[in-house]
Amino acid sequence: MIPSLDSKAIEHNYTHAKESYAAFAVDADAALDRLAGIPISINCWQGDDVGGFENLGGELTGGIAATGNYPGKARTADELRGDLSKVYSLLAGKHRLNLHAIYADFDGEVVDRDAITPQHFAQWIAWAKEEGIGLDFNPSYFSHPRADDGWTLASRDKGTRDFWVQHGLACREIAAAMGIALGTMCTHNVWIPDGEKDLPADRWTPRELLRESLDRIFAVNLDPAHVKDAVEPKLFGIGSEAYVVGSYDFYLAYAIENKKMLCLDTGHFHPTEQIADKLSAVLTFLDDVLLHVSRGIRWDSDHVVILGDEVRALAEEIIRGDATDRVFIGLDFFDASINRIAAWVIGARAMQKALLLALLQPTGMLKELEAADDRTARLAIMEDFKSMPLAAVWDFFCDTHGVPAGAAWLNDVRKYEEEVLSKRT
Ligand code: RNT
Ligand code: ZN
Repeated sequence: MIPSLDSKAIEHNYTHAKESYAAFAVDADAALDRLAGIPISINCWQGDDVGGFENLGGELTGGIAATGNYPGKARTADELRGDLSKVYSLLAGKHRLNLHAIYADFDGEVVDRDAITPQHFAQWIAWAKEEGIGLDFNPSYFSHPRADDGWTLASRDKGTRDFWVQHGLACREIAAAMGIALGTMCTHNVWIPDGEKDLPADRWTPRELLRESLDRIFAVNLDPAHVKDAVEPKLFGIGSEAYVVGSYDFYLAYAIENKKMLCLDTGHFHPTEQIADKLSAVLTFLDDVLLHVSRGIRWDSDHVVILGDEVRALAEEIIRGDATDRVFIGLDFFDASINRIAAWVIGARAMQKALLLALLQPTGMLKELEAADDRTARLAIMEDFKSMPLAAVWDFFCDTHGVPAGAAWLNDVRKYEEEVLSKRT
Protein backbone atom coordinates (compact mmCIF):
# COMPACT_ATOMS: atom_id res chain seq x y z
CA MET A 1 0.00 0.00 0.00
CA ILE A 2 1.21 3.48 -0.86
CA PRO A 3 0.89 5.60 2.29
CA SER A 4 -0.72 9.02 2.50
CA LEU A 5 -1.49 11.45 5.28
CA ASP A 6 -4.96 11.64 6.80
CA SER A 7 -7.19 14.65 6.20
CA LYS A 8 -6.31 16.20 9.54
CA ALA A 9 -2.57 16.14 8.88
CA ILE A 10 -3.13 17.37 5.33
CA GLU A 11 -5.12 20.33 6.60
CA HIS A 12 -2.53 21.08 9.26
CA ASN A 13 0.27 21.13 6.67
CA TYR A 14 -1.80 23.28 4.38
CA THR A 15 -2.39 25.90 7.06
CA HIS A 16 1.36 26.32 7.47
CA ALA A 17 2.11 26.26 3.76
CA LYS A 18 -0.54 28.89 3.21
CA GLU A 19 1.28 31.20 5.60
CA SER A 20 4.55 30.81 3.73
CA TYR A 21 2.86 31.84 0.51
CA ALA A 22 0.88 34.63 2.17
CA ALA A 23 4.16 36.24 3.24
CA PHE A 24 4.72 36.89 -0.47
CA ALA A 25 1.13 38.05 -0.94
CA VAL A 26 0.21 34.80 -2.69
CA ASP A 27 -3.28 33.59 -1.83
CA ALA A 28 -3.19 29.78 -1.81
CA ASP A 29 -6.98 29.43 -1.45
CA ALA A 30 -7.47 31.56 -4.55
CA ALA A 31 -4.84 29.52 -6.41
CA LEU A 32 -6.76 26.33 -5.64
CA ASP A 33 -10.05 27.85 -6.78
CA ARG A 34 -8.46 28.80 -10.07
CA LEU A 35 -6.80 25.41 -10.51
CA ALA A 36 -10.12 23.63 -10.03
CA GLY A 37 -11.52 25.63 -12.94
CA ILE A 38 -8.84 24.68 -15.49
CA PRO A 39 -9.89 21.60 -17.48
CA ILE A 40 -7.34 19.24 -18.97
CA SER A 41 -8.39 17.33 -22.06
CA ILE A 42 -7.40 13.72 -21.51
CA ASN A 43 -6.17 11.93 -24.64
CA CYS A 44 -8.30 8.83 -25.14
CA TRP A 45 -5.56 7.16 -27.19
CA GLN A 46 -3.32 6.44 -24.19
CA GLY A 47 -5.85 3.75 -23.25
CA ASP A 48 -5.25 1.40 -26.18
CA ASP A 49 -1.97 2.49 -27.78
CA VAL A 50 -3.72 4.56 -30.49
CA GLY A 51 -5.53 1.47 -31.75
CA GLY A 52 -9.14 2.59 -32.14
CA PHE A 53 -12.10 0.30 -32.69
CA GLU A 54 -12.50 0.07 -36.45
CA ASN A 55 -10.73 -3.28 -36.62
CA LEU A 56 -9.21 -2.59 -40.01
CA GLY A 57 -6.56 -5.12 -39.10
CA GLY A 58 -3.73 -2.73 -39.87
CA GLU A 59 -1.06 -1.26 -37.67
CA LEU A 60 -0.54 2.20 -36.24
CA THR A 61 0.86 4.29 -39.09
CA GLY A 62 1.56 7.97 -39.71
CA GLY A 63 5.07 7.92 -38.31
CA ILE A 64 4.09 7.65 -34.67
CA ALA A 65 4.72 4.64 -32.43
CA ALA A 66 3.52 3.19 -29.12
CA THR A 67 6.12 0.85 -27.70
CA GLY A 68 5.62 -1.69 -24.93
CA ASN A 69 3.22 -4.54 -24.26
CA TYR A 70 1.91 -3.94 -20.77
CA PRO A 71 -1.18 -6.13 -20.34
CA GLY A 72 -4.73 -4.92 -19.94
CA LYS A 73 -5.31 -2.42 -22.72
CA ALA A 74 -8.90 -1.49 -23.57
CA ARG A 75 -10.31 -3.62 -26.39
CA THR A 76 -13.71 -2.02 -26.78
CA ALA A 77 -15.24 1.41 -26.39
CA ASP A 78 -17.02 0.22 -23.25
CA GLU A 79 -13.73 -0.89 -21.73
CA LEU A 80 -12.07 2.39 -22.66
CA ARG A 81 -14.94 4.35 -21.10
CA GLY A 82 -14.66 2.26 -17.95
CA ASP A 83 -10.93 2.95 -17.76
CA LEU A 84 -11.47 6.66 -18.31
CA SER A 85 -14.13 6.84 -15.59
CA LYS A 86 -11.53 5.38 -13.24
CA VAL A 87 -9.06 8.07 -14.31
CA TYR A 88 -11.54 10.92 -13.79
CA SER A 89 -12.37 9.53 -10.36
CA LEU A 90 -8.73 10.04 -9.39
CA LEU A 91 -8.40 13.60 -10.68
CA ALA A 92 -9.49 16.69 -8.79
CA GLY A 93 -11.66 19.06 -10.84
CA LYS A 94 -13.73 18.56 -14.00
CA HIS A 95 -11.83 17.60 -17.10
CA ARG A 96 -12.47 16.75 -20.73
CA LEU A 97 -11.91 13.87 -23.13
CA ASN A 98 -10.05 14.18 -26.40
CA LEU A 99 -11.34 11.61 -28.91
CA HIS A 100 -10.01 10.50 -32.27
CA ALA A 101 -12.22 9.48 -35.20
CA ILE A 102 -10.88 5.91 -35.02
CA TYR A 103 -12.75 5.55 -31.72
CA ALA A 104 -16.15 5.58 -33.44
CA ASP A 105 -18.49 3.30 -31.55
CA PHE A 106 -20.06 1.31 -34.39
CA ASP A 107 -23.17 -0.49 -33.35
CA GLY A 108 -23.25 -3.18 -36.00
CA GLU A 109 -22.33 -1.85 -39.45
CA VAL A 110 -18.88 -0.33 -39.76
CA VAL A 111 -18.54 2.61 -42.15
CA ASP A 112 -15.41 4.07 -43.72
CA ARG A 113 -13.83 7.28 -42.43
CA ASP A 114 -15.48 9.47 -45.08
CA ALA A 115 -18.92 8.35 -43.94
CA ILE A 116 -18.83 8.65 -40.15
CA THR A 117 -21.57 10.73 -38.56
CA PRO A 118 -22.39 12.09 -35.11
CA GLN A 119 -24.52 8.96 -34.67
CA HIS A 120 -21.33 6.88 -34.47
CA PHE A 121 -20.31 8.92 -31.44
CA ALA A 122 -23.71 8.94 -29.76
CA GLN A 123 -22.56 6.58 -27.03
CA TRP A 124 -19.51 8.71 -26.31
CA ILE A 125 -21.68 11.80 -26.10
CA ALA A 126 -24.18 10.10 -23.79
CA TRP A 127 -21.36 8.89 -21.56
CA ALA A 128 -19.72 12.33 -21.50
CA LYS A 129 -23.04 13.81 -20.40
CA GLU A 130 -23.23 11.31 -17.56
CA GLU A 131 -19.66 12.05 -16.51
CA GLY A 132 -20.29 15.77 -16.83
CA ILE A 133 -17.28 16.27 -19.08
CA GLY A 134 -16.75 18.06 -22.40
CA LEU A 135 -15.42 16.40 -25.54
CA ASP A 136 -12.71 17.40 -28.02
CA PHE A 137 -12.25 15.73 -31.37
CA ASN A 138 -9.62 14.77 -33.96
CA PRO A 139 -9.95 13.45 -37.48
CA SER A 140 -7.68 10.41 -37.97
CA TYR A 141 -5.51 10.73 -41.07
CA PHE A 142 -3.48 7.57 -40.40
CA SER A 143 -3.79 3.81 -39.81
CA HIS A 144 -5.93 3.39 -42.91
CA PRO A 145 -5.35 1.79 -46.34
CA ARG A 146 -5.81 5.19 -48.00
CA ALA A 147 -2.91 6.57 -45.92
CA ASP A 148 -0.55 3.63 -46.43
CA ASP A 149 1.80 5.59 -48.69
CA GLY A 150 2.02 8.30 -46.03
CA TRP A 151 -0.05 10.85 -47.95
CA THR A 152 -3.52 12.19 -47.15
CA LEU A 153 -4.68 15.82 -47.58
CA ALA A 154 -1.51 16.70 -49.52
CA SER A 155 -1.53 13.60 -51.72
CA ARG A 156 -0.87 14.12 -55.42
CA ASP A 157 -3.77 11.74 -56.04
CA LYS A 158 -7.04 13.63 -56.29
CA GLY A 159 -9.14 10.64 -55.24
CA THR A 160 -7.09 10.25 -52.07
CA ARG A 161 -7.37 13.95 -51.28
CA ASP A 162 -11.11 13.92 -51.89
CA PHE A 163 -11.54 10.96 -49.55
CA TRP A 164 -9.65 12.69 -46.73
CA VAL A 165 -11.36 16.04 -47.31
CA GLN A 166 -14.63 14.15 -46.92
CA HIS A 167 -13.28 12.71 -43.66
CA GLY A 168 -12.40 16.22 -42.51
CA LEU A 169 -15.86 17.53 -43.31
CA ALA A 170 -17.46 14.59 -41.50
CA CYS A 171 -15.28 15.17 -38.44
CA ARG A 172 -16.13 18.85 -38.20
CA GLU A 173 -19.79 17.94 -38.20
CA ILE A 174 -19.17 15.41 -35.45
CA ALA A 175 -17.20 17.94 -33.42
CA ALA A 176 -19.99 20.49 -33.80
CA ALA A 177 -22.56 17.91 -32.71
CA MET A 178 -20.46 17.17 -29.63
CA GLY A 179 -20.21 20.87 -28.82
CA ILE A 180 -23.95 21.37 -29.20
CA ALA A 181 -24.93 18.26 -27.24
CA LEU A 182 -22.61 19.01 -24.34
CA GLY A 183 -22.92 22.79 -24.32
CA THR A 184 -19.17 23.32 -24.37
CA MET A 185 -16.88 24.22 -27.27
CA CYS A 186 -15.27 21.17 -28.89
CA THR A 187 -11.83 21.61 -30.44
CA HIS A 188 -11.37 19.96 -33.84
CA ASN A 189 -7.66 19.43 -34.44
CA VAL A 190 -6.09 18.55 -37.78
CA TRP A 191 -2.85 16.64 -37.79
CA ILE A 192 -1.69 14.81 -40.92
CA PRO A 193 1.46 12.72 -41.40
CA ASP A 194 2.23 13.77 -44.99
CA GLY A 195 5.90 14.18 -45.74
CA GLU A 196 9.05 12.74 -47.27
CA LYS A 197 11.60 10.35 -45.82
CA ASP A 198 14.35 11.78 -47.97
CA LEU A 199 15.14 15.03 -49.74
CA PRO A 200 12.14 16.12 -51.78
CA ALA A 201 12.65 17.68 -55.19
CA ASP A 202 9.41 19.59 -54.82
CA ARG A 203 8.51 21.07 -51.45
CA TRP A 204 6.01 23.42 -53.03
CA THR A 205 3.28 21.35 -54.63
CA PRO A 206 2.29 19.38 -51.49
CA ARG A 207 1.96 22.62 -49.53
CA GLU A 208 -0.27 24.13 -52.20
CA LEU A 209 -2.35 20.96 -52.16
CA LEU A 210 -2.60 20.97 -48.37
CA ARG A 211 -3.72 24.58 -48.35
CA GLU A 212 -6.40 23.75 -50.91
CA SER A 213 -7.62 20.68 -48.96
CA LEU A 214 -7.76 22.64 -45.70
CA ASP A 215 -9.71 25.42 -47.41
CA ARG A 216 -12.25 22.86 -48.60
CA ILE A 217 -12.60 21.34 -45.13
CA PHE A 218 -12.99 24.72 -43.46
CA ALA A 219 -15.31 26.16 -46.13
CA VAL A 220 -18.38 25.41 -44.03
CA ASN A 221 -18.80 28.03 -41.30
CA LEU A 222 -19.56 26.56 -37.91
CA ASP A 223 -20.47 28.40 -34.72
CA PRO A 224 -17.29 28.90 -32.64
CA ALA A 225 -19.41 28.46 -29.54
CA HIS A 226 -19.67 24.78 -30.55
CA VAL A 227 -16.48 24.02 -32.41
CA LYS A 228 -13.12 25.64 -33.12
CA ASP A 229 -10.57 24.30 -35.61
CA ALA A 230 -6.90 23.85 -34.86
CA VAL A 231 -3.97 22.84 -37.06
CA GLU A 232 -1.04 20.87 -35.62
CA PRO A 233 2.46 21.32 -37.08
CA LYS A 234 5.31 18.89 -36.75
CA LEU A 235 9.03 18.90 -37.40
CA PHE A 236 9.42 15.30 -38.47
CA GLY A 237 7.96 11.83 -38.07
CA ILE A 238 9.21 8.29 -38.58
CA GLY A 239 9.41 8.09 -42.36
CA SER A 240 9.07 11.85 -42.84
CA GLU A 241 12.47 12.87 -41.54
CA ALA A 242 13.41 15.13 -44.43
CA TYR A 243 10.19 17.03 -44.99
CA VAL A 244 6.81 17.49 -43.34
CA VAL A 245 4.23 19.32 -45.42
CA GLY A 246 2.42 20.71 -42.38
CA SER A 247 5.43 22.36 -40.77
CA TYR A 248 5.36 25.04 -38.07
CA ASP A 249 5.79 27.92 -40.50
CA PHE A 250 3.12 26.54 -42.81
CA TYR A 251 0.47 26.16 -40.14
CA LEU A 252 1.33 29.35 -38.27
CA ALA A 253 0.80 31.31 -41.48
CA TYR A 254 -2.35 29.32 -42.26
CA ALA A 255 -3.76 29.88 -38.77
CA ILE A 256 -3.15 33.62 -38.90
CA GLU A 257 -4.61 34.03 -42.36
CA ASN A 258 -7.65 31.86 -41.67
CA LYS A 259 -8.26 32.68 -38.02
CA LYS A 260 -7.65 29.12 -36.86
CA MET A 261 -6.14 27.88 -33.64
CA LEU A 262 -2.58 26.63 -33.68
CA CYS A 263 -1.98 23.35 -31.87
CA LEU A 264 1.42 23.28 -30.22
CA ASP A 265 2.63 19.78 -29.39
CA THR A 266 5.63 19.84 -27.05
CA GLY A 267 7.17 16.91 -28.94
CA HIS A 268 7.03 18.50 -32.38
CA PHE A 269 9.96 20.88 -32.33
CA HIS A 270 13.72 20.79 -32.30
CA PRO A 271 14.75 19.06 -29.07
CA THR A 272 16.09 22.20 -27.41
CA GLU A 273 13.25 24.42 -28.60
CA GLN A 274 10.79 25.31 -25.83
CA ILE A 275 7.21 26.00 -26.74
CA ALA A 276 6.62 28.10 -23.61
CA ASP A 277 8.28 31.00 -25.36
CA LYS A 278 5.97 30.63 -28.34
CA LEU A 279 2.74 31.34 -26.44
CA SER A 280 3.22 35.08 -26.06
CA ALA A 281 4.51 35.26 -29.63
CA VAL A 282 1.62 33.53 -31.36
CA LEU A 283 -1.09 34.81 -29.01
CA THR A 284 -0.12 38.36 -29.98
CA PHE A 285 -1.74 37.50 -33.33
CA LEU A 286 -4.02 34.50 -32.78
CA ASP A 287 -7.13 34.36 -30.61
CA ASP A 288 -6.31 31.05 -29.01
CA VAL A 289 -4.02 28.07 -28.95
CA LEU A 290 -4.46 24.37 -28.35
CA LEU A 291 -1.77 22.44 -26.50
CA HIS A 292 -0.71 18.84 -26.88
CA VAL A 293 1.37 18.43 -23.79
CA SER A 294 3.69 15.50 -24.36
CA ARG A 295 7.24 14.47 -23.47
CA GLY A 296 9.74 13.65 -26.13
CA ILE A 297 12.95 11.93 -25.18
CA ARG A 298 15.46 12.46 -27.98
CA TRP A 299 12.61 12.37 -30.49
CA ASP A 300 8.82 12.75 -30.51
CA SER A 301 8.56 9.64 -28.35
CA ASP A 302 5.35 10.64 -26.56
CA HIS A 303 6.44 9.60 -23.08
CA VAL A 304 4.08 10.28 -20.18
CA VAL A 305 4.08 13.92 -19.10
CA ILE A 306 5.98 14.63 -15.88
CA LEU A 307 6.63 17.75 -13.84
CA GLY A 308 9.72 18.74 -15.78
CA ASP A 309 11.18 22.11 -16.73
CA GLU A 310 9.34 22.30 -20.03
CA VAL A 311 5.88 21.70 -18.57
CA ARG A 312 6.56 24.07 -15.69
CA ALA A 313 7.67 26.82 -18.06
CA LEU A 314 4.56 26.25 -20.16
CA ALA A 315 2.26 26.56 -17.15
CA GLU A 316 4.09 29.68 -15.99
CA GLU A 317 3.54 31.33 -19.33
CA ILE A 318 -0.18 30.51 -19.31
CA ILE A 319 -0.60 31.93 -15.81
CA ARG A 320 1.73 34.92 -16.17
CA GLY A 321 -0.02 35.84 -19.41
CA ASP A 322 -3.43 35.39 -17.77
CA ALA A 323 -4.26 33.19 -20.74
CA THR A 324 -6.23 30.31 -19.20
CA ASP A 325 -9.20 31.14 -21.43
CA ARG A 326 -7.07 31.34 -24.60
CA VAL A 327 -4.95 28.23 -24.14
CA PHE A 328 -6.77 24.91 -24.28
CA ILE A 329 -4.74 22.26 -22.54
CA GLY A 330 -4.74 18.75 -23.93
CA LEU A 331 -2.43 15.81 -23.31
CA ASP A 332 -0.79 13.74 -26.02
CA PHE A 333 1.21 10.69 -25.05
CA PHE A 334 0.94 6.96 -25.46
CA ASP A 335 3.12 4.68 -23.42
CA ALA A 336 2.30 0.98 -23.72
CA SER A 337 5.03 -0.11 -21.30
CA ILE A 338 3.33 0.81 -18.01
CA ASN A 339 -0.16 0.57 -16.57
CA ARG A 340 -2.18 2.76 -18.92
CA ILE A 341 -4.55 4.12 -16.26
CA ALA A 342 -1.56 5.13 -14.16
CA ALA A 343 0.02 6.77 -17.23
CA TRP A 344 -3.05 8.98 -17.63
CA VAL A 345 -3.18 9.89 -13.95
CA ILE A 346 0.55 10.67 -13.75
CA GLY A 347 0.37 12.87 -16.86
CA ALA A 348 -2.78 14.75 -15.89
CA ARG A 349 -1.64 15.30 -12.32
CA ALA A 350 1.75 16.53 -13.51
CA MET A 351 0.03 19.11 -15.71
CA GLN A 352 -2.16 20.23 -12.82
CA LYS A 353 0.83 20.45 -10.50
CA ALA A 354 2.68 22.60 -13.00
CA LEU A 355 -0.31 24.94 -13.11
CA LEU A 356 -0.45 25.00 -9.33
CA LEU A 357 3.25 25.83 -9.10
CA ALA A 358 2.66 28.72 -11.47
CA LEU A 359 -0.44 29.90 -9.60
CA LEU A 360 1.52 29.90 -6.35
CA GLN A 361 4.22 32.21 -7.64
CA PRO A 362 4.42 35.86 -6.61
CA THR A 363 3.91 36.87 -10.24
CA GLY A 364 3.05 40.49 -9.43
CA MET A 365 6.16 40.88 -7.32
CA LEU A 366 8.38 39.30 -10.00
CA LYS A 367 7.01 41.63 -12.64
CA GLU A 368 7.58 44.64 -10.37
CA LEU A 369 11.17 43.60 -9.73
CA GLU A 370 11.69 43.26 -13.43
CA ALA A 371 10.21 46.70 -14.09
CA ALA A 372 12.54 48.10 -11.42
CA ASP A 373 15.53 46.44 -13.13
CA ASP A 374 16.17 44.24 -10.10
CA ARG A 375 17.06 41.11 -12.00
CA THR A 376 19.05 39.78 -9.05
CA ALA A 377 16.02 39.59 -6.78
CA ARG A 378 13.89 38.28 -9.65
CA LEU A 379 16.19 35.28 -10.09
CA ALA A 380 16.64 34.71 -6.35
CA ILE A 381 12.88 34.59 -5.72
CA MET A 382 12.10 32.48 -8.78
CA GLU A 383 14.70 30.01 -7.63
CA ASP A 384 13.50 29.92 -4.04
CA PHE A 385 9.91 29.29 -5.04
CA LYS A 386 10.91 25.97 -6.57
CA SER A 387 11.21 24.55 -3.07
CA MET A 388 8.24 26.21 -1.42
CA PRO A 389 5.78 23.71 0.13
CA LEU A 390 3.87 22.81 -3.03
CA ALA A 391 3.13 19.27 -1.82
CA ALA A 392 1.15 20.51 1.18
CA VAL A 393 -1.06 22.65 -1.06
CA TRP A 394 -1.41 19.89 -3.64
CA ASP A 395 -2.45 17.30 -1.05
CA PHE A 396 -5.05 19.69 0.34
CA PHE A 397 -6.38 20.26 -3.18
CA CYS A 398 -6.75 16.51 -3.74
CA ASP A 399 -8.20 15.82 -0.32
CA THR A 400 -10.84 18.55 -0.49
CA HIS A 401 -11.87 17.28 -3.93
CA GLY A 402 -12.29 13.78 -2.58
CA VAL A 403 -9.43 12.15 -4.50
CA PRO A 404 -6.38 10.44 -3.00
CA ALA A 405 -3.51 12.76 -2.03
CA GLY A 406 0.15 12.09 -2.83
CA ALA A 407 0.77 8.87 -4.72
CA ALA A 408 -1.98 6.99 -2.87
CA TRP A 409 -4.13 7.01 -6.02
CA LEU A 410 -1.95 4.12 -7.15
CA ASN A 411 -3.66 1.87 -4.58
CA ASP A 412 -6.94 2.37 -6.47
CA VAL A 413 -5.28 1.74 -9.81
CA ARG A 414 -3.71 -1.48 -8.55
CA LYS A 415 -7.07 -2.67 -7.28
CA TYR A 416 -8.62 -1.84 -10.67
CA GLU A 417 -5.81 -3.69 -12.39
CA GLU A 418 -6.45 -6.75 -10.30
CA GLU A 419 -10.23 -6.67 -10.67
CA VAL A 420 -10.62 -5.45 -14.24
CA LEU A 421 -7.47 -5.11 -16.34
CA SER A 422 -5.95 -8.48 -15.48
CA LYS A 423 -9.08 -10.23 -16.75
CA ARG A 424 -8.45 -8.89 -20.27
CA THR A 425 -6.42 -11.23 -22.41
C1 RNT B 1 1.32 13.09 -33.95
C2 RNT B 1 0.50 14.14 -33.30
C3 RNT B 1 -0.92 13.78 -33.06
C4 RNT B 1 -1.10 12.38 -32.52
C5 RNT B 1 -2.45 12.08 -31.93
C6 RNT B 1 -2.76 10.64 -31.94
O1 RNT B 1 2.65 13.39 -33.97
O2 RNT B 1 1.10 14.53 -32.11
O3 RNT B 1 -1.50 14.73 -32.26
O4 RNT B 1 -0.18 12.09 -31.53
O5 RNT B 1 -3.41 12.86 -32.49
ZN1 ZN C 1 -0.04 15.91 -30.91
